[in-house]
Amino acid sequence: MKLDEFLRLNAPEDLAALTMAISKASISVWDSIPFKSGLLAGVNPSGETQKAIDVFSNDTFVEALTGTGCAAEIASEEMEEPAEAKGGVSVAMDPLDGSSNVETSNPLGSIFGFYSKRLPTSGRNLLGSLYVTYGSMVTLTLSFGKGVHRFAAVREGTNMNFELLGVNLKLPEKPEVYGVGGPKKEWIPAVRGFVDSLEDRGLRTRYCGTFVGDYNQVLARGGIFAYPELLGKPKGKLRVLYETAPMSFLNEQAGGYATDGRRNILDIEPAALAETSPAYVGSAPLAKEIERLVSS
Ligand code: FDP
Repeated sequence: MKLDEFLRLNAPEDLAALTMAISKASISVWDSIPFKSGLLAGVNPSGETQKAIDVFSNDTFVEALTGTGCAAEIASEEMEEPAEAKGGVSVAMDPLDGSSNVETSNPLGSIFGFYSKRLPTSGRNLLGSLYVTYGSMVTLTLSFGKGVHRFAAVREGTNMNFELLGVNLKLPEKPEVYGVGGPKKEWIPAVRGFVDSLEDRGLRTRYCGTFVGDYNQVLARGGIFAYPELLGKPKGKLRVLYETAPMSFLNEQAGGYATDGRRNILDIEPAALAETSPAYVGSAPLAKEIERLVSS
C-alpha cells in the first residue's frame, strides 16, 4: 500500500497533508546530501556549526510544510524563531538529525512532531510524530496515536514513492541492543552502573551517532537508547520539542517508555524552543529501571 492511500484511510486530513509534504521533501533532501555536504554555512541557535545541507533541509521542509496550508507554525532546530503559517497544526522538526554523520556516510534522519498547541508545549499535546531515516533505505516511520507504521521509498520510473513496509511495529520483548551518547567519563554514576549491567545481561552496544538511526535499531531489536545526564551537563544534549518528545510519543505507541531520568519525557513542559533534556528511550522495563536508578 502506498503512503497516500494509507493516510487517506488512517489519518486526519491535516496530518495526512503534512506527512505527504514531508515524504516528498525528504527525497529532495536525500538526493542533495552528496552535493551539499561539508560546506559551512553559519551557526545554529544552539551554537553548533551549520552545514549547507542543514540549511537546505531546513528550508526544503519549511517550504513543503508551509505549502500544505495546514501548519500554524514551523519550529526547527535550525531556526531562532518559528516560521509562521496559516493552518492549525504546530510542527516542530529536526530537519537533519545526526549531521556530523554526513561526511562518513553513516545514517542520518529527520524528526517531526505535530502539536495541537502553540510552541513550546509539552509532548502531551502531540497529535502525531514521524521520523525519516536516510541509510541503506529511506524509511518513514509514523504514529498518529494508533500504533507505529513504517514505509520505505521505492523507485517507480522517475518517481520515488513510499510503500508500506510494516504495520503496528512493537519493541521486541527480549532486549538485545543499547546505545549511549556523550563522553563515557562524563556519564553520571547511575548510567555507568546501568550500562555495565546491560553488558552483564548480554545486550550489545550499537551506536551510530544519529538519534533516529540508533533508535531505529532499538525498535527493531529491543533495548534502549540514551543521551544521558552528564556530569557537567545535567540537561543532556537532545532537544525536547524537536527530538525527544516526538520520538518518545512514537516509542510509547510501540509499547516502550521514555524518561528524562525522573519523569516521562512527554510530561516535560519546555520553557524554550531549544530546551534540552536527558533521554532514555526504548523498552519499557529498561527505561523504568534507569529512571529508578537516576531518581533514587
Ligand atoms: P548531531 O549532533 O550529529 O546532529 O541531534 C543531535 C545528535 O546528532 C543526535 O542525533 C545524536 O544522537 C547525538 O547528537 C550524538 O552526539 P555525540 O556526538 O555527543 O554522541
